[in-house]
Amino acid sequence: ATKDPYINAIPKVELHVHIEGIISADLKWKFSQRNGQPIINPRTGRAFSSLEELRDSHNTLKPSIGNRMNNSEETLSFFEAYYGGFEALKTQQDYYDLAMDYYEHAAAMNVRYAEIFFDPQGHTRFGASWETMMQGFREAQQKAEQALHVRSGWIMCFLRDESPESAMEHYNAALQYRDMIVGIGLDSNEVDRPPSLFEEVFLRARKDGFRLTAHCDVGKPYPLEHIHQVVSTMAGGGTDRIDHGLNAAGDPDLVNLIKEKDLGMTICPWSYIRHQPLDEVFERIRALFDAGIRITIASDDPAFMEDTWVQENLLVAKKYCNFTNSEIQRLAQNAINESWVSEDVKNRLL
Ligand code: ES4
Ligand code: ZN
Repeated sequence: ATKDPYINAIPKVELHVHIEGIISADLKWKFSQRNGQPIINPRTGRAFSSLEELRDSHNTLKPSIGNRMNNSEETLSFFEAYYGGFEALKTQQDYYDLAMDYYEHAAAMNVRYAEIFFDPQGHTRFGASWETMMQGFREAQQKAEQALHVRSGWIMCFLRDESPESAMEHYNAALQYRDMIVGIGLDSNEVDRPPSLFEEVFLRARKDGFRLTAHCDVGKPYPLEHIHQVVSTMAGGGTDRIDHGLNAAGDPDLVNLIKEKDLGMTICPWSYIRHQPLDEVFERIRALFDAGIRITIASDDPAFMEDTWVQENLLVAKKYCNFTNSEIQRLAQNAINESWVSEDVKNRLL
């Protein structure tokens, strides 16, 4: 729990958390020991010889708000550490344990409902089967609902640094599990990868009745054109939510457009602190909120941001944006309103 009783107590909905963002060094180590499969450090080509060594390489944060920074030569880049970590997942039990790790945290934080991203391409490239992955997730999802009273849905993301053809292949394969999937997203490295590259598969998903969202501006400013596409042209008229997009705050036309379309935005403060000055981050979050945009606060990748979950993200937003308790309540309500759960469940979440 945080030091803030109000934040601890309110019922929460989280709309932006990657299941792979839960893969801590400790979980990776547990899976690799259990499966008898060493974890190779891509920088040296040698297996990590201890949990401590693995923990060090995993620490990709920049120093800010008192974070420790690991400056060793062997510290991996964020994407190396993140996508490399998928290799540790081998069995259905691993996928189940991973998801249960999130659900247990969620229950302890009074999270009642979550929409959880997963990146199938990051798993299939290490040979994972859809069945291993999805049955592990499914079992955990059912267990969490019954035993922990945490409901959830899955958002399948395409890796934007992979090809549109790969996205389409994975889309087709996922249709077998469509009862678990509430929406389609776009994530991974945004450099030179505008959302429009994925127009065809997004359009197809729209026609098939999926809700749509896309990451933009992940942590640092990318061309505002990316946000423009997501807001107005993707899938023949724009997506249903935007993930991040913080730097729209610097463009009054974009702010108006997002407002006119009444798009929800998922905002993950700890992700931005890695790259952008604190003042700028929190001024922009405050500006979006004050403009009347329905922002929601979420965690993104807790295990990669010094163990910061949705409640820690709410805490830092409250502190640096000076949100009052009733404004925190509005942020929590925004998450319920912007969620893709059915109306009858929505009304029973609080
Ligand atoms: C991600 Cl682009 C990006 N940033 C942070 N976490 C992520 N997970 C997947 N894509
Ligand atoms: Zn994300």
